[in-house]
Amino acid sequence: MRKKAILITGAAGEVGQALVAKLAENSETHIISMDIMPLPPELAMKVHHIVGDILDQSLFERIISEFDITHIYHLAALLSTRAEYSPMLAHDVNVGGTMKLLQLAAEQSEWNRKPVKFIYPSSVAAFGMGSLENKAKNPRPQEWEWNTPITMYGANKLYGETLGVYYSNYYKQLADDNPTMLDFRCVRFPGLISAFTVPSGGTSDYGPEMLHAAAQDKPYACFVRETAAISFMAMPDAVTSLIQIASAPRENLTHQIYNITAFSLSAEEFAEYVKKYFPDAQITYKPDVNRQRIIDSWPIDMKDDAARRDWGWDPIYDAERAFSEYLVPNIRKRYE
Ligand code: AKB
Repeated sequence: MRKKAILITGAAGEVGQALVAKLAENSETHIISMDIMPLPPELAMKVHHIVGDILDQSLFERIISEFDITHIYHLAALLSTRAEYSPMLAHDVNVGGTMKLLQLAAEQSEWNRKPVKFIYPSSVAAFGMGSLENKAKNPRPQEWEWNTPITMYGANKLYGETLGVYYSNYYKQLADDNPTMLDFRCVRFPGLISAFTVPSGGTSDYGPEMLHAAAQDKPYACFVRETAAISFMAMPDAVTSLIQIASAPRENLTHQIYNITAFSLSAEEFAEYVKKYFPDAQITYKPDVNRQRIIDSWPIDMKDDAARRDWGWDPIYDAERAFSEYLVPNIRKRYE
């Protein structure tokens, strides 16, 4: 008998580490984590970690031969800034990797006659507001509005969402014998901020970078202008959202793709929070044309009413609480 297990890809990334830590609190859950990087030792001891490339088919064949995968949290991705430098690689990982996992989930669902739950974090990058005027006029787009991303990462995420819907609702579904297919559920994250890890390769990184620099007494030149505004979320809320959407009763879900958000800040407002706790923070602004353009294309906020209504999305941390209760105390300890 194969052992039941949860598979997490991109496990050594920011969201991955936080999710592994949270899911491993339940010792009955067998977790297989994957990443091209090793996990920090304190996490690696709690899970079965595989260092490898999600494009390597033989890895999955080995996993499937030993484990009955019930849930897949597919986090592996090249983020928005990095993907602009390496579009071919980004496409391979973000699209090719997602295809591989969806195919695997479809085969496992059909084989077991039980849908594998496929949890897919998408991003605010799936939006493209077209102009600053549109961005100002439409601060909280719905999931299906403004789906015209301007980045490789955003295009990849939007397509990943579409593939997920295709695999769960249409793949082989036209055949007479209608096999059981995977259960695809997706959240669109805003910029995430962790107290324990520093992001890399994203465009929302200026927020967390500013804060981590201040805590280490390092000057920080912000790569977007003061007025640039997007939404953010503290990492514990992001992890909760993934677990919550995975466990929501299917009949309650009126969407497969849900916007979720916590608070929206301009770079200057973000800097003000940082300075409240680190009054000596040296923050200057040196906008980078390309990264500024990306942030300008993302909405100020997202309408997340459907997530709130269907599966009880309700973030604990607004900006005030995120800084005072989660970020600052933990970051202080980290750099003590
Ligand atoms: C990025 O900046 O690319 C990510 C994201 C918003 O998805 N943090």
